[in-house]
Amino acid sequence: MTPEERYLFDVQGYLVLRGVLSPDMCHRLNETIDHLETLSRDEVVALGAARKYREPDNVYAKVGTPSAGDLGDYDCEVLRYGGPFEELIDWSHTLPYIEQMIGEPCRLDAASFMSRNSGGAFRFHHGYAELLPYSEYAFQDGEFKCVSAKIGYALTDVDVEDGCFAVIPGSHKSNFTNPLVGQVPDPGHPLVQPLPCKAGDAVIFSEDLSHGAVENRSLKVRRTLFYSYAPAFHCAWHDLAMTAEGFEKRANRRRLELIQGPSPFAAPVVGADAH
Ligand SMILES: O=C(O)CCC(=O)C(=O)O
Repeated sequence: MTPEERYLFDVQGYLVLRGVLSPDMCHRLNETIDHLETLSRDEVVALGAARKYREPDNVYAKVGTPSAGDLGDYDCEVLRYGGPFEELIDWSHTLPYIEQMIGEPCRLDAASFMSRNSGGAFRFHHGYAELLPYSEYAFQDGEFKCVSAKIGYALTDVDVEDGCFAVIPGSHKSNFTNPLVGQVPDPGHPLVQPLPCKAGDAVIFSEDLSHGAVENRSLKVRRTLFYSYAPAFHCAWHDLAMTAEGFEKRANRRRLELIQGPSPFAAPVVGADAH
């Protein structure tokens, strides 16, 4: 992180990084998703890539309506499938940011693919005054100590009308009740910052920041991958960091460590008295 990025992340609670996925990587990820979308429910389940469709009564999600031939709004635990999704665990263009934002030995605690259709949106959550132990933004002794930092990778171009990610800048430090929490982000509201992206861009943000997605008013399907990281003492979010068969054999050391969680304790001082 440059000093300017560090300053901006502290003030805003997020950074937009352009072109962190190469066109080739973006293509491979989309190609894999295209392939999985041609498969039946039973076939994707057998491959570990089950589609979890958003229920209409979801508290946060406003569920979109697929055009003919498209699937509905669904999430998928991509690491259970493996493939190119494993390469993003320790992606060199983004992981150094995460390491600095967390400021502790860290681990990956969730990874999901999200597909969102026309009419879909995600209501604002977080960014209000109460202490949320699993998402706090903190800064101590000159270092960030975020308890949760996430990366949203855009796999498609997503403009405001395509239902882009949206935030309330600075809300990770707010001391008052957030008046917009639970609402679909209105891109015209003065507090709301929509974040349009090109395929290959990423938004890295503190989970403490109020965030969501504006309504998709186009006919384009929005594709996003979310990778979530936390200090090593954190547990994983449900099953969202479970990996595919053979991962332990395939993975490099860093990937393995990020999935299994390194020791949250500093290495013992050599020569210290044993007790
Ligand atoms: O749809 C989006 O981009 C927002 C998703 C989100 O914030 C979440 O899943 O927690």
